[in-house]
Amino acid sequence: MGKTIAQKIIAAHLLSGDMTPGSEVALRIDQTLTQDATGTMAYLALEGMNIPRVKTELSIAYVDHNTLQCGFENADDHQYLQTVAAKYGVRFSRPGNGICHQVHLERFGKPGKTLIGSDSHTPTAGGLGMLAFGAGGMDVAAAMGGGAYYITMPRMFRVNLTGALRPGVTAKDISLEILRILSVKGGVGAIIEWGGPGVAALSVPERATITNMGAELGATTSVFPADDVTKAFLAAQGREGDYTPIFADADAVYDRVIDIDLSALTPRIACPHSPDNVKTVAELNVIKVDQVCIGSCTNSSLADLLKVAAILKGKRIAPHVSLSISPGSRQVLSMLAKCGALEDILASGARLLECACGPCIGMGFSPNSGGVSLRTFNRNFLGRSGTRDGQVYLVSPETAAASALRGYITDPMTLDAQPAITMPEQFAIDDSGVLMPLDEEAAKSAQVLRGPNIKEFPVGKTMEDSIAGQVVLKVGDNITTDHIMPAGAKILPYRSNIPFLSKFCFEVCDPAFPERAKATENGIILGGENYGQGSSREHAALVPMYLGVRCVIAKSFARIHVANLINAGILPLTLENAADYDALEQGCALTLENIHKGMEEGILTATAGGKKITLRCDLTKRQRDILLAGGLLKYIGEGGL
Ligand code: MIC
Ligand code: SF4
Repeated sequence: MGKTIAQKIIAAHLLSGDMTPGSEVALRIDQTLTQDATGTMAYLALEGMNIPRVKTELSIAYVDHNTLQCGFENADDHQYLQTVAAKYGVRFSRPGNGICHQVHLERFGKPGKTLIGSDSHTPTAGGLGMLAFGAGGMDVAAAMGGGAYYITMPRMFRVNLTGALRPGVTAKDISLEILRILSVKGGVGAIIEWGGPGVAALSVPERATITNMGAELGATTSVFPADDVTKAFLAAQGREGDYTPIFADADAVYDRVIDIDLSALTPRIACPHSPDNVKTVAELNVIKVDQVCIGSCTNSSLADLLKVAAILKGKRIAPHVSLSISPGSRQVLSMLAKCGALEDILASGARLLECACGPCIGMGFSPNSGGVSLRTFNRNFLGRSGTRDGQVYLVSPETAAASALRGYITDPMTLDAQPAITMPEQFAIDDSGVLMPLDEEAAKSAQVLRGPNIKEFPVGKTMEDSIAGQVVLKVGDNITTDHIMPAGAKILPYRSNIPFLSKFCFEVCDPAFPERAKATENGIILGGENYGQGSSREHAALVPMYLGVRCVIAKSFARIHVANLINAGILPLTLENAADYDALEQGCALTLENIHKGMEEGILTATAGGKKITLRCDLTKRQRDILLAGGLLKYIGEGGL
């Protein structure tokens, strides 16, 4: 039987396990990336592992999230990251050099290789034919230390693209269309492979826009073939030598095949507050827009911004609109400047922001009260923009630029002229924003600088055989890690300070949660479907653990979050009977007994007010051992790497 692209890469990196969907496989990881908001915890974990130097082919620490330095905190974190990276053999991408996924695509990603990153959009590199996964910081640390990365072998989905995009319709519209079809949990447990005759016309950055938003589907990862388009992109980056072709076999078998006819697609828009709340742009064209943001790891490539510049050229944005542009990398920015496109952007009235995540993670540029904000980003979760009542819509750069000019949501297909751009044959290469680590000798005596913002890594409790707990919070479906541990300019600087962060846990759902959880011995959280979707931030597990949460019971979990819960020593359990969700109320006492046996048998009984509730705990032997040890760090300390 033929193999899919993902099965080929997994087979080539398989350390243990069998590749039947649902069973655990251990993968050898070639490359790792971290970003600053999750990186500090990852490197604190690496330091705790007592490994002198990383063992991967390439590891890199990016600084792109926390670049607003409103106090000493971010600067402390950057200094810590730079010095720890230098000592442990990790490259360091300086603040301002660009968004991790965009820079990685341009300068480091390689077809056929594996990559894990402490950021949920790491699958962006799938646009190059790389098998790339978002992971918690502890898992990335373990991979840097030479350990395997464990995933549940996913099912294989194939999206078949036929036809060709019409002018004004973009890769972002393909991403939104698949979200409309599958929803934010439609990709859970699956790898999404993109193929079909429509693929050849998509550039690598366009493919990367699509693999990037596979994260919003809950997919394990997404991947494109590596073909002549990939080869040409790598050659234009001066990296032709990094090219290896990868295709699915003609007789590869997929669990699900979805067809999208590109010629029939029209511009799409995701409405507040979920990326799968998708409509056509045309049907919303009466909505007035206050703010437009163009950038993020989804849509900040040179081609994206050249198209934006071509739409804006010679025109002014509507007076009531505020437009921001954040180029994805210094390479993009300097090339825009050299060819004059930056001038066209600025002359339109746009505001230029740093090459960083910026507004995407609420680091500045929050909308006005109740404001309508059109963003080329990937997430529009409630409150993520920094304004609780902001109405955030997700669109393509073309829709964003056309709307900024008219001041109303505008379908770019209605523009008088479609932007025609010419891509340069060669990208401008300047890797001076990436610092090389120290050599092994110099590293031995190098000091790691730790400002007062760097606090200790919290340690979990070993899992007892019985827990007498209480439901400290009951929440609904699709709770995101932004609900659990919000980001934004006020809190993000404290990502290496768990005690401080804990004051904001679940702030959007229930501001009284932190105090209540702290006062309760053995807190239990009750969630609905797809609990923990979104960001890979392990803070969404470490902080509840710090507040005394021992167990999360949900109808179902998102992949990265459930791994983070286990790594933090929190027991994840799913309701055997979804109806029991209604029987459990916030504040009720809940006792778990014979936990150890239950963990082995995969089924456990809880008692709440005399009622018995059956809970599933699908854990591998390794995961059980991690929980018994009290989390991944303790498990590794006991020789578990
Ligand atoms: C995000 O887009 O939510 C983030 C911020 O990049 C996160 C990582 C984090 O919370 O630091 C992610 O996607 O994993
Ligand atoms: Fe940064 Fe936004 Fe991408 Fe997350 S989704 S990595 S915050 S640009």
